[in-house]
Amino acid sequence: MLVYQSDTMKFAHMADVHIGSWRDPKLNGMATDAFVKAVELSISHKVDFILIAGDLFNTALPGIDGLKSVVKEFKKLKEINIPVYVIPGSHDYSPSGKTMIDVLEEAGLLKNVFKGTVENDKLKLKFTKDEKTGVKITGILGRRGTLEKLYYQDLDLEHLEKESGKKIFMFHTSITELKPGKKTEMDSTDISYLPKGFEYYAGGHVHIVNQYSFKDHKNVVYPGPIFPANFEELEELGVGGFFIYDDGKIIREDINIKNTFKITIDCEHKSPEEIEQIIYDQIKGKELLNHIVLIRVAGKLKTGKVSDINFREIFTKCYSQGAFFVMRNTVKVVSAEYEEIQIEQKNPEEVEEAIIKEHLGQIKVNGMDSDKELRLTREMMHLFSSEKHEGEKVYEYEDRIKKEIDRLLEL
Ligand SMILES: [Mn+2]
Repeated sequence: MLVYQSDTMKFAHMADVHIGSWRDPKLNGMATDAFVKAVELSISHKVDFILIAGDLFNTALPGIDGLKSVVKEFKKLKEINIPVYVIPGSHDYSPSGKTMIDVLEEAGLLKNVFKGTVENDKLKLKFTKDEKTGVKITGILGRRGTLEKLYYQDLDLEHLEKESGKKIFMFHTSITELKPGKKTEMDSTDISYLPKGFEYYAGGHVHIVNQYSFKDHKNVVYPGPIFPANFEELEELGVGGFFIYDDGKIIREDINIKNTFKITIDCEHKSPEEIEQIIYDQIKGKELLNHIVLIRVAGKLKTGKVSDINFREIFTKCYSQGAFFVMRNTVKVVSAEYEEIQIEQKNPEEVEEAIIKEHLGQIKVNGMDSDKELRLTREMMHLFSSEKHEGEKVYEYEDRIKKEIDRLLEL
């Protein structure tokens, strides 16, 4: 069979779509809307294929509505012969190892490129070849608690590096060299663990927009989320987006579903009434139609406490000016009278990670170093959050969990 192969290559690189993110019904469909737009843009760019570097879904069992919309898009892409290559991300997997990605692959709607075998304790990855361009794609999935790090440690790099032709590596992990300053406690993998000499490294997991070329690893790219997944991301990124690779050029495509309007106030030397006034001054006469309003208040109040600020009235005012959604963040406010302990809102994985690390080494277990303890703790937490399989009886479920624990503890 003669397959036409073009010399040039054009593709879309998305990641962290998080279909079903945001609990609020008003924001819940945003990721889906953004994804539909991203597919539309990719089609108008006439890409050869689309890469999704993990976290297509926000949870292992996505809601029917989100799933239906995604399937519709994939079907559309299949009909016009634009293949979709994915790796599952940390959010795509249930604790028992199930992912909707498998269902979509079974239906022929996408290809999971994380494939390989273990030979002599080494992970030997397989390439998936794109027929139109001849490019060879492989990658490593993401797991909760950065457990994918173990795959990198056992990766057969030589086998990947000696493969001829144009190659793409997909990853869903934090790369140490590209880690933003704020996330220093986040576990990460050094760039040297990734195979050298590929044309493009399509990243996901860290919700930042970044691209960098190292000496042996060019075009290492994080596209950030398709739609910001929490308050902080809305503040920092404003909008979501993805990248188009066009024969060596890397082009940013923002996806502007809603505009954001940010108000940030330092409480220092201010009373709750003064803070209210500042907010009213800032929104006065503002056209807020189709805007997400983000109000962040932080610092130590001169008088009173955070609940003295009448946010209800402020919200009502914003909505009366056409705001689509109004949100506030007051976790960093310290009351005048007493010091309240509040926990910064982070994603659950970061909180988990920080708590485990804080408590490592408190209980001494014979023959266990802190690395092993960290790994074991993560796996245990993962296991305990495991849900009952469909059709599984309670006693079967309990028995499975017990067996898994025995396996983990090598009993
Ligand atoms: Mn993600």
